[in-house]
Amino acid sequence: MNTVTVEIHLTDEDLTTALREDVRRGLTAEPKWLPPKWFYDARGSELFEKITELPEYYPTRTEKALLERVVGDIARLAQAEVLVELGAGSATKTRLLLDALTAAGPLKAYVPQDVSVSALRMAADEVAAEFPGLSVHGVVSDFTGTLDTLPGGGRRMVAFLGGTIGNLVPAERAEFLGGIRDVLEPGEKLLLGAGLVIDPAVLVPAYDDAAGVTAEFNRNVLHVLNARLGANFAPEKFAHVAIWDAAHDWIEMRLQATEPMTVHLPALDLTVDFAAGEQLRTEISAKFHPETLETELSAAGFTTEHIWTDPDSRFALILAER
Ligand code: AVJ
Repeated sequence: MNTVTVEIHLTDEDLTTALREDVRRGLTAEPKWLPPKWFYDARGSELFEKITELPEYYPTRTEKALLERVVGDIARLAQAEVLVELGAGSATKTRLLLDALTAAGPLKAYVPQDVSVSALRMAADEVAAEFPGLSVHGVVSDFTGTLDTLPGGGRRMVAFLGGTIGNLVPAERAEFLGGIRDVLEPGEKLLLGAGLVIDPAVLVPAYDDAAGVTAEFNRNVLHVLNARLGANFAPEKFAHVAIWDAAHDWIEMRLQATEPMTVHLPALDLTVDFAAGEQLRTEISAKFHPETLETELSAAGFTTEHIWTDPDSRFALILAER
């Protein structure tokens, strides 16, 4: 029988401490900003799931179709004994990878990593039930913080899908990729999913949908601050803004104050003023050129083995070797 274990390297208290630090730093900066990881409480995760079903939001379905097409090639090249999945929430992509890796060879273990204990436990239990030979070992951690806690023992492939790498600015990406490189042994693999630079006429609506789901997702970060820090933001008084920054090759999401506001954050003993029209940056979602991805991977100590793209060149899967 296979057993499921979950190792916790990030407690609720750690999360609260990190949230306080991030919010103090971001809301006292000029211009103001917040890191995108705080979108994802239960409501935020639900809203993101709804985003993935929107007609305008192409990344999730594009990556899935691409993965379906090439997962056999990935599995044959990787010959992984352990699949480590960073930010494991994407259940369908996990199944595709596990099926292919099982068919192609010696898969023994699945190591999902996520910040949410409940999401992780659910995913781990489901996979264990569906793949009886597989040992499942969940790790609760912050993917940018605690890579060194990922268990070894068997040839690993670390998968980081969905395009979440785009939430990091270049310096953070270099640090993150270097961190993965440092925990891997020579010959072990990284599978990266990344959105590509495409026509802004397609890109921008993916982050500014007609139904307003992304706007609600964006404003959710203010609900999170209200709930977790006792703040008194009026989320409906912030307008959703999504712009394509062609100089940086990223989409920027912002929340724009529709009137002057003073917000109190008692947990931080902090008061923050917003001028009418002032914008708070809540996310960057960088898009890539295949060559620049290869260059960044190489700078971090990886050799790119293969890059697959969808027929419209909107999304890429990259298999790299340490
Ligand atoms: C989950 C980070 C991949 O950047 O496209 C979706 C989050 N933001 N709509 C992305 C998101 C706005 C998404 N990632």
